[in-house]
Parts: sequence; C-alpha cells; structure tokens
Amino acid sequence: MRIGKIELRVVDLPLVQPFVTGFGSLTSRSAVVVRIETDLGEGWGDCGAMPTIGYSQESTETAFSFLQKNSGALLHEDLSPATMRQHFQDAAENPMACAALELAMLDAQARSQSISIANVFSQDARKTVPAGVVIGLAPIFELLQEVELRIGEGYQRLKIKIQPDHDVDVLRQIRHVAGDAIELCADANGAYGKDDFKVLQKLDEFNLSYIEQPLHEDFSVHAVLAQQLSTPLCLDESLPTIALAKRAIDVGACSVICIKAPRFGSWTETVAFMDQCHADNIPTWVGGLVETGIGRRANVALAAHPGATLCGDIGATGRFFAEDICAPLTLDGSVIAVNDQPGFGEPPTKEVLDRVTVRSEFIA
Ligand code: OSB
Ligand code: MG
Repeated sequence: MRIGKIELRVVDLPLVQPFVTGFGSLTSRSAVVVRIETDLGEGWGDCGAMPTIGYSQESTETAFSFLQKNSGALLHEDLSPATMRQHFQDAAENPMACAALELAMLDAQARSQSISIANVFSQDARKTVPAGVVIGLAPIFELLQEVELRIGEGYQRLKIKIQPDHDVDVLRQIRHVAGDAIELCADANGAYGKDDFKVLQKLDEFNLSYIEQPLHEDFSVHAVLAQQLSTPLCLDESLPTIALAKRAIDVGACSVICIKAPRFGSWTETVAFMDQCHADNIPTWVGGLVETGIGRRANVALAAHPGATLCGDIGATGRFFAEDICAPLTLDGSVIAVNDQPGFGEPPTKEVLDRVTVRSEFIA
C-alpha cells in the first residue's frame, strides 16, 4: 500500500464522570487520531497514549509530535503494516504512536478487502465478546452504587481499582453486594511494594480472577508474591514489550497477561503473541486505555480472538463518553457485538470529529 496523505488530530472528549486511578483523576480524554489516504482507500487509527505520562512514558503530546516529525517518511513508499515499522528509529519511546499508524494501515487494508478488523486478527473471531468494566477509586458508598449500576447494565466482570487503605474492606463489601456469580478482579496500578504482601494475601478470600499489577517492584519480587498468594497475578504496566511479557511468564512473575496492543507497539505482533499464549494455555484478556471509538472497536476485535480467554475491559463507550467520535458501542445483554463490516465499520462522524478536534495537521 502507498500512503498519499496523513491527517493527524488531537481530539478532546469530556468524560461523563471523572475516572480516578492512582495516576490521578481523568476528566477529559485528549487523544491522537490518525487518518490516512492510501491507494487502497482511507484508514483510521487512534493512539492509546494517555493525556499525561504516568501509565507509560508516552503522552498525547509526545505521540503527536513523534508522528508530526516522523510519519512523513512513510509517504509514497510501498509499505505493509509490518514493514512500516522499519521507518522508525526512535520508536522504542513511542510504541503507541506507531501502533496508531499501524492500525490505520490495517483498517485501510481491511476495508479494501471487505474484511472486518476482527477477521484480520483471527479467522476464528468470536461474534460477541463478554462485557467487562473498570470501577475507579471512589468513596465506598459511591462504589457500591456503581457496582449495582454496572451489574444491572449487564456486565459480567468488574475490575476494581485498589490501593493501600482502599483494598480489603472495599473488596469485602463489593463481593457482598455483587454476589458470588459476578467475576471480580482488582487492579492496583503498582500501588504496593515488597512490604505489603500481608495485606495482598488477605485478598485471597474474595475469589478474584487475578490481581493486576499489584507492585511497583520488578519481576523477581512479583514472582515471590505469586508464590504466597492463591489468587493469580496479572501484569500490565510491567509489560511494555512482548519480549518482557514472555519473560514475566517464564520467571513466574505473573500467570495472566493484560493485553494492550498500543502498549506493545503493534496490533499484528500482539495477535501473534496471543496465538502463542493460546497454544501455551496462558490466559489473556484485552485491557483498555479509555480510547476513542476507534481504539475501542480495535479492542473489541482483539477480544474476539480465541486467545483472549478471560473477560476484558470491554464495555459500552458511554461508560466514559457522552459523545464519542464514532457511533456508541452498547451492551447487548451481557456481551458486545463484534463488528462484521469492513475495517472498523462506520468511520468517525465528521461533524463530531471536527467539533472535538483541538489541533490538526496534514502530512502530504
Ligand atoms: O491500568 O488498566 C489500567 C486506563 C488508563 C491507563 C491504565 C488503565 C486504565 C483502565 C481503564 O483501567 C480501562 C478501560 O479503558 O476501560
Ligand atoms: Mg491496569
């Protein structure tokens, strides 16, 4: 494929309610959106980089300036989504920016071949994926209300953000309200350290599917913790590359993998990794980065891969945004339908996209 033009935008979408994690309170999501015009047609991608650094070393600003500076090298070259990466030298610092470009190329290619993104990722893609949602940090009274709301909406699995002094008692009350049939897991975003094993052991009683990123420590400390818990460990921030994800499994630092293709820097390499995890019986699930409708659709398509054996952070787009750049994704009972139209299906709504764009640039 040959790219003739690249349109970079920063969009800013207000959240319906603040999303509070250990990284802070997110009240609006600024994100980079990429549109390419190619000899095969148009393609869209969005960038997982968060508005500020914290979750990773990339931000909306660093991703935008990386793409502004470097994506011109792609113009008019004969490229595939895989060979595109050879044009980037400093890509190690900008995995999410690269993944956004790759996604746009995959979308253009899929649209031109009338294949859905889910079928690009797997010929055996599921038709629906289970719906899971993340519940941020909040006072216990609000949390319990949100737990009831989400269960009523149909979610099968709730991921509860935890941190020191917001853990054992919170999960006990949530398990009580949610009942035993709901899948629960906890995400600490690395809030605990090597002296906190005792409190983490207390979480074993709540029958969590896994504890995600409990520690800010290295693999060896996670491996020791894993030995002392009956609850499986899952890593997120500690796995910035696929190579590190493989190593984490090998050294026993975790037994479950949180898949975020933008964090790994490539959608196609992530699919190959999921094929391998599936063959090796390593459970994985697809996480989110509060993406726009483009990235959310890509996440749904990835969650349709047979290697995504656990329910992920795959929820309705209205959970974060009253208005998104794409048509909303909604729950159908307790699942979300996987798009079967070419590429992502219906592209972003031009009128909304223009209204929420705060910065744009054409590379041609
Ligand atoms: O740790 O999984 C995380 C959002 C931004 C950065 C890190 C994380 C998250 C979430 C949100 O938990 C998940 C979602 O997008 O639904
Ligand atoms: Mg996480």
